[in-house]
Amino acid sequence: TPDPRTHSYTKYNSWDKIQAWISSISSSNPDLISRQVIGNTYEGRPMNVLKIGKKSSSTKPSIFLDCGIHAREWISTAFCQWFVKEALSTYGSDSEMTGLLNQMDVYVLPVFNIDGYDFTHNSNRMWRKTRSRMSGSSCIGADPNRNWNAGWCTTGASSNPCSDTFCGSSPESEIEVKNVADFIRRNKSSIKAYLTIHSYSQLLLFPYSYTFQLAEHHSELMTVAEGASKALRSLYGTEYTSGPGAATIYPAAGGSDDWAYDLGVKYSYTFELRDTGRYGFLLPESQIKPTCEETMLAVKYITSHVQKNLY
Ligand code: PAY
Ligand code: ZN
Repeated sequence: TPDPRTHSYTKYNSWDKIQAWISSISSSNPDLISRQVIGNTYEGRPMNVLKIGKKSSSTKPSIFLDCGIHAREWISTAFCQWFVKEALSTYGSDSEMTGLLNQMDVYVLPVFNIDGYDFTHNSNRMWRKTRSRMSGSSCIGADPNRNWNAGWCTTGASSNPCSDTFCGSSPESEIEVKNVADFIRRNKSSIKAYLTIHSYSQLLLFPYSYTFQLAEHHSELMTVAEGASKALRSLYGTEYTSGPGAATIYPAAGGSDDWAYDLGVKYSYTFELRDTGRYGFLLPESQIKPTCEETMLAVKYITSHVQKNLY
């Protein structure tokens, strides 16, 4: 395995490079990282979740972070790698990170939709969905952010397998969604926050997207989102808009944040990273570093709120 120090955090890495990095970074940091395979993708690639935190004999409260639900949102995947690097390199020097990893664990799924991500590198850069086959249709894949059991396929989703927002044949029909949902259900009592990274639009969204109804914890979720957006903006002036998904971007059922929230994970957020459309999904590599740096501030703002408000 390659040395994790030679991994590039300012490039859009292929799945093969990310996979090699996952093994090398976890074996080089056994005190802070452990990894587990939560299942395989449709095409058989292993889905690794990294657990980052100081080892403890008892179960710690935790945060679940995923990147790359949508294949073409490459800045998202770059962010999870950046987060892991920052966590390891600032543990012991940055008091916020040290406190977080002492008290809590962060589960990181660096690439959710690995088959789709690989496809965007090798065949079609604009692919969004999974790569599953369905009998009766020659179209491939379902939208892994329309496939969760939260108002499934009722709004802002399509039942046409050829659509980019195809909700799948049933909730959790996509094995990647099922694997993650099973993991979160299994660890439900410890998981206090669910953070999912997408691009683009510069938004910090929270439930609900499947209905215009306000979430029970709407005002706290909004206050925390606004604090996080302000922290993000403090670095380079990047403006984010905060709000519930349905009213802030569009109604969309079957999303992961709504599902996690309804399961009982109060702090459930969807990030839409840079930019607002100039480059869109094709955000230049030169923007990886500033985007990840500013996003870290927002993520850390949320995690410290969670840490102070464990429930
Ligand atoms: O919570 O409402 C929500 C989900 C919003 C995202 C979704 O459609 O799943 C928004 C889009 C995304 O990141 O996939 C935004 C991008 C720009 C798109 O493809 O439209
Ligand atoms: Zn997305």
